[in-house]
Formats: sequence, structure tokens, C-alpha cells
Amino acid sequence: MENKIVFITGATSGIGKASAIALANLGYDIIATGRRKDRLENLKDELPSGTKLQILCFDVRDQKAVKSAIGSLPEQWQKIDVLINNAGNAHGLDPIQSGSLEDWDAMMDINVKGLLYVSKEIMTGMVNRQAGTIVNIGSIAGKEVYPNGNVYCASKHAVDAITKGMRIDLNPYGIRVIAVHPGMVETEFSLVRFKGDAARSKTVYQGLQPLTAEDVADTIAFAVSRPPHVVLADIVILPTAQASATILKKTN
Ligand code: NDP
Ligand code: 8X3
Repeated sequence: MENKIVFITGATSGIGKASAIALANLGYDIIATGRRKDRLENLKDELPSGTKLQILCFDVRDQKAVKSAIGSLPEQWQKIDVLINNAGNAHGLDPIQSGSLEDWDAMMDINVKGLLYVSKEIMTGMVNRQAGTIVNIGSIAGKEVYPNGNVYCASKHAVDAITKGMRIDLNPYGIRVIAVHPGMVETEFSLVRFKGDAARSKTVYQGLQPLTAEDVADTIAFAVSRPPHVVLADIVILPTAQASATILKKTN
């Protein structure tokens, strides 16, 4: 029997990369995507030996590039069983009145429109086959709004709404739609949010044990591998030290 195929956006680091490893361990063939080609090429070495890997290098903001990359998949890679819409980041953590237009555009264009562009190319096949699973990576920021989170929170609230819309509209076609909403996960997320400021990024996680990318990937793999009649529709996963977006048990 053929292996199942998972398509993962943002597989060059953090949750996306850990999900590629977790799904490969379940026997999936992996389509790994992102902008950093060197990292996509190196991923092969971190997957279980024998894993079939196809890489696609594109920016999710570029609708033409998304369409052309997905359209270029060889025939044996076109029947995508699982889509993990993971690519995304926060850009900046500023009060709304001093936020940067560039950061706002990045978050709405990547986290919201990019997710839509990729989904559009992949949903048609799922609808035609009347099968498929879509996992959208939201956030605690899609469930709550916290100080200075403004536009990032808006982008993740949009992901939450889009996920619910997908579940409704794709219901006639037997497509499972899963949302995974993590709290604090130590990845490159804060480094990107703080524009490469490693010292500031480290302080976010000081004094508590955050989730790891692997913790989230385990949850994604569990949800994806439930029997076809079961959908874990809306999963919020937090570190034990986190009670909400802003309530944290820190030791210092
Ligand atoms: P990372 O910064 O480690 O990973 C982000 C991934 O997204 C990278 O692979 C990056 O690839 C990709 N990406 C970013 N921008 C683009 C783009 N324009 N086009 C294509 N790919 C892009 O962060 P995480 O793993 O933490 O983040 C993954 C998801 O999880 C995001 O949606 C984030 O919002 C969400 N999340 C993260 C939390 C956390 O605390 N870390 C908590 C809740 C949700 P490349 O740069 O190579 O293109
Ligand atoms: C990432 C988690 O709390 O920084 O989505 O928004 S948070």
C-alpha cells in the first residue's frame, strides 16, 4: 500500500520541522516547505532513514509562487492526505499606536493570506477525493488578546475563524479540519518577533519550562493519526506554567 503524504508549511524550524520528523516516524511521506532552501535540503538527515522527502522552496506571501510550486509537484506527490498550515510568526510586540506597517503586513500576509493561498491549492484535490485532513496552527493568541499582541492576535483570531469556516464548508466532503493552538513554545518564534535580538528572546522563557516544538508535534501527530471518523477539532496546548496568555508561574 502507498504511504500517506503530508504537506507541511514552515518545515525549516520549530513546530513545522518537528512535525515533519513526527509524521515521518508514523510512516508518512513528507513535503517540506519554507524559504530557507539549505535547511530544507538538510532536513533529509534528520528524518528516519528511508523517508520519502520532497522539498518546495517558496514564500507563502507570494500567491503565484505558491501556485507554481504546488503545481510543479510530480504526479506521485500530488495526492496530499494531510496539510499542516504551520508557517507563520509574530513580527514585533508594540502598542498598536506605535506598531510598524511592515510588521502588520508581514503578519496578515503570512499568517492569514499565506495560509489561504496554500490551502486553496490543496483543498481542491481533497474535495475531489472526498478525503483529507487539514491542521491549522493557531495560537493562544487566537483565543485571547494580550497587551501589545494586537495584530498578531488578530491574525491568529483570523486563523481560528478560517479553521471553523473550513470545517463547516468542507463537511460535505468528509475532510477533517483540526486546529492546534499552542501557548509558549521555545523555537525561533521570539527571535523572529524581536528581529534577531537573542538576549530579549531568551527572557521570554526565563523562569519557566515552555513547551518544545516536539511537544506540539506529538499532539499534531496524535490528532492526525486518530481513526478517520474522529476529529480533534480544537486543541489548546499550554506549558503547565502557563494558565493564559498572560498568567505565568515564573521562578524569577
Ligand atoms: P519558527 O520561527 O521556529 O518557525 C516558523 C516557520 O515558518 C519557519 O519554518 C519559517 O520558514 C516559516 N515561515 C515564516 N514566514 C514564512 C514565509 N513568508 N513563507 C514561508 N514560510 C515562512 O516558529 P514556530 O515553529 O514557533 O512557529 C510555527 C507556527 O506556530 C506559527 O504559525 C506560529 O505563529 C505558531 N505558534 C508559535 C508559538 C510559539 O510560542 N513558538 C505559540 C503558538 C503558535 P522560513 O523562514 O525558512 O521561510
Ligand atoms: C505564540 C504564543 O503568547 O507569544 O503564538 O502569542 S504568544
